[in-house]
Amino acid sequence: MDSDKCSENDASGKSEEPMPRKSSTVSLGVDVPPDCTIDLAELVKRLLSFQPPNDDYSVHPELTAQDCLIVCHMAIKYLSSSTSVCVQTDSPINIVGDLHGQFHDLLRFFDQLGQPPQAKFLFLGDYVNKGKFSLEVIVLLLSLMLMYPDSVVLLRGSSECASKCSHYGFKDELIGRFGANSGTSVLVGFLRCFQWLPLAAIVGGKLLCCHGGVSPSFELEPFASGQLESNADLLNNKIERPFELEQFGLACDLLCSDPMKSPARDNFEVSVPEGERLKLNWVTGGGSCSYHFSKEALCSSLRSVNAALLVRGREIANEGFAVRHDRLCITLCSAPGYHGTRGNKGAALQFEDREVNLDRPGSFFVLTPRSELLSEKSRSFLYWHSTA
Ligand SMILES: [Mn+2]
Repeated sequence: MDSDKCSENDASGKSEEPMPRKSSTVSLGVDVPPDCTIDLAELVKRLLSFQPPNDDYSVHPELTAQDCLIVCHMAIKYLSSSTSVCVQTDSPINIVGDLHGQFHDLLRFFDQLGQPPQAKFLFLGDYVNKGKFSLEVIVLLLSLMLMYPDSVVLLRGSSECASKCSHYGFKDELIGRFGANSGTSVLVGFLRCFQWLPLAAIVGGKLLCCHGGVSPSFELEPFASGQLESNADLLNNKIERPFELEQFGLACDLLCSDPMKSPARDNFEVSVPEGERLKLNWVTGGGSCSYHFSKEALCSSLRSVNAALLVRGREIANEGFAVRHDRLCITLCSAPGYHGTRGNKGAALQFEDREVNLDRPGSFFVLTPRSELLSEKSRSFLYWHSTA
């Protein structure tokens, strides 16, 4: 793992050596005065306990541009030196899908499922844009990750890139909060930070977790026919951080692919010539990038990383979750009442056992939209598969 810790001291003028990386402040591009510090525990406590005054949900907790820049700076240091592209972690764990700036719903998940470090969380990306509290969501989650790195894993989503943040709300939110100059520097800080977020996690050796889904790259050598450990390493070797999201390739697929919606397509493979297989298993995505993957494509991709189930975010699901491709693909949407315009529920997936047992792989914890809180129960557990 390359790190910028050593670079300043190693820059001793040996001209045959490759250019050393610059000092962390400069190369990370986050302009924080050297004597600035932050009380992370106080910040986390303030955000976790935030109650909107008079139930006015348009009021934001207090956060300064400098607080944000320091959190970005610390997060980049941690992510660039301590995490890999593919994180390996274990159960018990709660997995959370797209949040899209719905800070108050994130607090509801913590209220009901427990807070780190007592409870462990894996987040599947799309923290920002659309909702009005993107800043609170990302500052709280990055701060929790810094305080409790064993209990909080943050993956990158397709929203965590410059173009989406410019067009779908995060940039406007920051400029509205801090003014054009400070807002733009805070945005740059977060964008640099996003470039270091891991892209995938393997939980309990059995669940492949990422924002979008699998990639045709998994069907090709050298991924095909490998063991889990080496393929997690392979992912780490294949993708170098930091990077800005491209329109194609393995990293783009992990963040932007979707399961095919039409079940009929799943059967096409049987009757087509060998050379056409990849095309029909991987239909070009409806948006501007990546693919829709069939059940067969998912099966072979999961086999190649020795995983049994894909858990991903990225799409809105009316019930908060959707189970597809013969229960091999779970979509989680954790933004109930998405963007204030939809009536969808929001769900997190809980694995409470010490081992991920595929006969009873987990339970969905479901939240109704906040506007319906008074009329509906907000807690229900659904076992989606049981051999009992
Ligand atoms: Mn999303």
